[in-house]
Amino acid sequence: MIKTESIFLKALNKEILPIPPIWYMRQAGRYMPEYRAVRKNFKNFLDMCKEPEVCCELALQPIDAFELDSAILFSDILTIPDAMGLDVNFLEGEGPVFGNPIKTPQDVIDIEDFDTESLSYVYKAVSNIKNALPSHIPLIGFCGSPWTLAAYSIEGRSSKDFLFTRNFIKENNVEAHIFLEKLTFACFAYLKRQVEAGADVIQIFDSWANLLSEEEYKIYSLSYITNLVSLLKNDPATENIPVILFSREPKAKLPTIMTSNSDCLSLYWSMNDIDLEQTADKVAIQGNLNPEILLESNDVIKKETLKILQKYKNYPGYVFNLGHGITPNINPEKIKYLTDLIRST
Ligand code: 1CP
Repeated sequence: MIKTESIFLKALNKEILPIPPIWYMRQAGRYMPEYRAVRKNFKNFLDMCKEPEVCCELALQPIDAFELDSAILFSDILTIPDAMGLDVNFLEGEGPVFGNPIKTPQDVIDIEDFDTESLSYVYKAVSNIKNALPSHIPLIGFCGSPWTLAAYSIEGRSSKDFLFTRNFIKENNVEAHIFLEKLTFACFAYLKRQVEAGADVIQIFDSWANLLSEEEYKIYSLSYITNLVSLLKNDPATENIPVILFSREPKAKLPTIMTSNSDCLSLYWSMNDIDLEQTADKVAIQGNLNPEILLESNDVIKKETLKILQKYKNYPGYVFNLGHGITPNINPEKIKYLTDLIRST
């Protein structure tokens, strides 16, 4: 039988399903030999993201290998700061390094306006992937949260504690808010173009929510995400597109995060004791197996996965995913085992 309907979209619409839809954060990436074979042709990772045909091939690799229920655009969250002139480079073994980070409050005032069309290579990748996918497999477009993009842009690289950024936002509070607002509008314009190019769902990655206290999180992260979601929900081009919010270990509780009006919350792997009565019928849930479990034996993987499936059985709107991205040290066989296991229980 040819499938025509997407169980992923049904779950995001808060339907109860016998078997949850499955996709994995970082489902395309270095853990796959097929990915590494393509990756070795590019020195700088962002140069690879600027090739729409290559992005299409990479986004389809995990769909072909594991028959997942959704594809995700192959790109990176740092395309926006790169387009704003901050010169993002991915150096071997170092992660992202900014040639021109935000170092002073004046840099925020001087930053280039975001030119939506300068990221046309991303929209081309979206339309290529969408055209290559069967109709029952939706495509997720994405962006980083304004806070997460600001943290990389001010720190100039990845960091454990982003100390420079945390000092910067306290010492230059007015400019910090100006920057977050600029990023919010950039994210909106960027996501709208992804939707116009064919993205069916949006995910916002707040990967550095964990750096902020609950109060700071509300001021510097949640308020801008809420504005972004509201811009999306009030524009005819994007109003019907489900929005998933991934927050890495936020200090705030779910009812607070739910005020963002996202359609689905993607839970970090440590968020296990949540009270589903607070969320049921209000928001779909995605998550949240600890990716490190995939380094264990099949028995351990099975035990931990069944716990999660049991918790979300009969939940109105549940999507299986990991609590954070697949890491390069995970064996693709384990992804196959996990996917088959969920579909057979
Ligand atoms: O050398 C390589 O091959 C680069 C590895 C890699 C990949 C495969 C990076 C560098 N980015 C990506 C792709 C990517 N990034 C995707 C699409 C692939 C997929 O999901 O299938 C997505 C959605 C992202 C998003 C992204 N980039 C996030 C949010 C998700 C998360 O993990 O929290 C973040 C934080 C980034 C920044 C980033 N990109 C890459 C690196 C090494 C980093 C820095 C991570 C850090 O600060 O520790």
